[in-house]
Amino acid sequence: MGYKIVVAGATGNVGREMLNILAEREFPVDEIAVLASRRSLGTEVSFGDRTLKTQDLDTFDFSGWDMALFAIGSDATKVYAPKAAKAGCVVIDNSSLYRYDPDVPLVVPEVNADAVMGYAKKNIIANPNCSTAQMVVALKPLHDRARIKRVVVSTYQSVSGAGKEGMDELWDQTKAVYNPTDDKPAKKFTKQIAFNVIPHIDVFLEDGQTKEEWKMVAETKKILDSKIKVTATCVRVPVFVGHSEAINIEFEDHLDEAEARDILRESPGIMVIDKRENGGYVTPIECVGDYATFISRIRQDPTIDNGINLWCVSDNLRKGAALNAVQIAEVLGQRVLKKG
Ligand code: 11C
Repeated sequence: MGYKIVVAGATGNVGREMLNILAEREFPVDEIAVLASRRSLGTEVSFGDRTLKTQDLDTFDFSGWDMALFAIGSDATKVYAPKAAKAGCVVIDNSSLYRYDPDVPLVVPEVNADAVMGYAKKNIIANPNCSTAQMVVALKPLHDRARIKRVVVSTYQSVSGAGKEGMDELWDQTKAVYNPTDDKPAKKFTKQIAFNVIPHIDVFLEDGQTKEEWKMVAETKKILDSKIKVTATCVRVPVFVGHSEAINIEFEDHLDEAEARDILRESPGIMVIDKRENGGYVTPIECVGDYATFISRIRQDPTIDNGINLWCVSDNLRKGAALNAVQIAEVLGQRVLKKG
């Protein structure tokens, strides 16, 4: 016997990847419902070799369904997640709405799978922001060995993090650069993204950081360790899929770069590609469609006592969103619902 699974937001970038990953990983699905807003109603989506027609999120009855993977943004989540949870369907939510709620676990299975057991307070489990997910996968095994004091991270985030509109804007502006009569002004982003980089993701907060930067701080503390200090600069770059991060880590204890490389090589969800030669590192275009968090450029930071620098890349629609949500569903299935 398998599960009755709902995917809400099935026509978006993340919803489609959720369906791909459920099929690829042969998640034990007995029945599946794909939901969309009225605007996308009737749109067909692929699930393995099947084609599914979307149903109306607004009128869907969640009773009798085991789990719902939500990829619909915070405003819609606020309306539909409590409805699903109340009907007894466990919501695994990709929006930021519940991430900082003390009664909702925020889970990256390679880091804090046990936290899933806290789902029952609200029948909701939160999925982190994409830039946090890949970073904590990289930090966890190093923290276990040498206790992290402080992290300084700069991100290079792809336009797919801003949804299909972000991808369309990069595509249209890139073409327009070669056709000057075809003006494509910035709409989704605040400045031209083609052939440019923009040091601004999400809204500005009073202290000058952006919400994206704040999320990396707050989520790392909740998932990994509240004592770790994090400071982030988040930047949008003209890449379609794949977020990259330059991470500087200061530890309590000494950690040799060779040992750090060995630890990362052995750790779940991580692929180390780190040759000190031309091309001996990973770039986002090579990570698209993959599950792993890729680590390159591991090296000592000689300017502090116990410091390591590394380069971390992952498919933001997969480990940063859909894959992590499906991994949470797998843990919940194995440890709690036990149907598969
Ligand atoms: C971006 N990280 O790249 C964002 C997208 O809190 O789930 C995901 C926002 C979130 O724009």
